[in-house]
Amino acid sequence: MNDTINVDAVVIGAGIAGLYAIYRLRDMGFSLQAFEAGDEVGGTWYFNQYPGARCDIESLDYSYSFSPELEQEWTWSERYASQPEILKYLKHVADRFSLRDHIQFDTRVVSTVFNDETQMWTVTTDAGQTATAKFLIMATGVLSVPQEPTINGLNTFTGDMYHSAKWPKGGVDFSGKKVAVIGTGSSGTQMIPLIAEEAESLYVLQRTPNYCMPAQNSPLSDEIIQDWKTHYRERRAYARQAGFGHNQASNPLSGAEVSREERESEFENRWELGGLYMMRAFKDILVNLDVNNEAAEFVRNKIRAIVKNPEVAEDLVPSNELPIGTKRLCSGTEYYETFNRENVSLINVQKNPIDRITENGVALADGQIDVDAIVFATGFDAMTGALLKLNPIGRGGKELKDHWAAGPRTYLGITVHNFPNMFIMAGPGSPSVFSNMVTSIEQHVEWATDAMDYLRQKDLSVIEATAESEQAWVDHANELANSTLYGVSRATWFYGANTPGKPQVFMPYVGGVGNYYNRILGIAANDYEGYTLSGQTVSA
Ligand code: N01
Repeated sequence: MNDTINVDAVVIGAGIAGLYAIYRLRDMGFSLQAFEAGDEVGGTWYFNQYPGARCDIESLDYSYSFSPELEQEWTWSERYASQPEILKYLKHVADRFSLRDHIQFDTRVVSTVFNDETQMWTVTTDAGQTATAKFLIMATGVLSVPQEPTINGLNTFTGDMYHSAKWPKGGVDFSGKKVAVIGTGSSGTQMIPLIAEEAESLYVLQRTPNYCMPAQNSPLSDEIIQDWKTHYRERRAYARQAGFGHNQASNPLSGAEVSREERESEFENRWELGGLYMMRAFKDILVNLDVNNEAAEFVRNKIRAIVKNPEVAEDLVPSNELPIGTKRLCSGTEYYETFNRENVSLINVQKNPIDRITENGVALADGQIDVDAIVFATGFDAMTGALLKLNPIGRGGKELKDHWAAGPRTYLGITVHNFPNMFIMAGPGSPSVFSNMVTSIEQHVEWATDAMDYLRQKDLSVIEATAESEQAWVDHANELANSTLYGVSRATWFYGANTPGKPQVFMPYVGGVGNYYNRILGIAANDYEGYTLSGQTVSA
């Protein structure tokens, strides 16, 4: 592609959002070009090939709903799908619907600039190619920019270094190796038990203990699969209206309205159900600190019961200052049990801080650990990282990084004032990471492409959020977040606290997937209330 191409829409990214956007745009008769930095589809599920990578939303829910044929043909093997199985599924989707024809792989978009005169976006790639398009679909991912650790001496280490989100394709053999893992979030807690089984010795460097639920993963029985295949349509519809975009059972009761014994029994039930079910134990678990504290203490006691060495157990127990679920809950298999192994050592870096990385390992305040490999499971520049790295230039030369200097601002989590015809998939200000991402992504892709179709039918060409509607949405999203316990401990990536220099603003929308969905559908039905629609159609 040497000459400038002109299309209706450019799609950036070929993960779950990008693939569906391509499918839908083509289906609706829009011309398009997609660019993907990787050499394969899958996005975050392509890059995060670390051992144990697995989804913590059930596979039967964490899958596309747009094609009833696809859901009947595809059979998930486990309750929670592994990264290889999800990647296989996404490759299958790309092939089954011939989506690859529209994707240019190994191509990173490096600039997107809106032209005030033509009302078109100009997209430039790292190969110096350009494309012009009326619409931009930012399917750039919310957990796609790895957070590189800021530890002194990184480049002095002579062993091997890995980041969970940039894992080598063929995997890594840790047999006979001394390994350090830095980070104990979702990625760290999934990989640690598997690396422990393989490595000669494993040092886990933990800064903030988080709550890790047992995933309770298992193979899916034929009965469960058949039941879902029979009821997929109703369950998809339910997921779209549910609080978190999936079919996980929520208890309609408040913890405050039942006895302590009943709460304990429900927590036990939720521990057995596994994974994120704990956060659906009571409807007030994320708003009532007393109920939350009890759930947190229940899990702390589980940790104390599993981990044999009481000192190690206390180091693994999350602090009383961290309400359960306000830092993204982890879901693992044999995570706490791993610390009973002789070849595993927990290093609490709050008590014994990392001084620097050295030639042979990690220098801590009270001594050096020598290792052959260091694994960074240090997370992502979440939600805004990919968008700000690209830094779109909107109307009047306005840069996104300036507009978002004090934190992300969107209308509905999908559009931004002064950035006309740019749609962010699962962006900040939408349920996004607080939901089954596949449900939220489908809602956004459909909403954006429906808006494009609306303009086409009305012979208009531009949709842009007004400054007032954006401000009102930001206020509404903040007000909702402040009515929950998310404000108690702000040292989380939900606030951008893990990325040095990032403004600390709560980024996801906590109003619930169903409420949110009805709201955005209502806005569309009301002729895109809060938007300015303008322009004559510019032929592509
Ligand atoms: O990243 P994280 P992640 N020195 O940011 C530590 C999704 N996901 O990749 O908490 C020492 O959660 C950091 O410590 P602290 C899911 O939404 C889902 O694990 O900042 N430690 C923390 O322990 C998840 O929430 C799945 O004090 C340092 C860890 O690194 C999100 O992705 C699987 C450090 C980072 O944890 C991110 O998860 C995987 C330093 N300098 C991911 N810097 C599933 O579906 C950072 N840390 C199950």
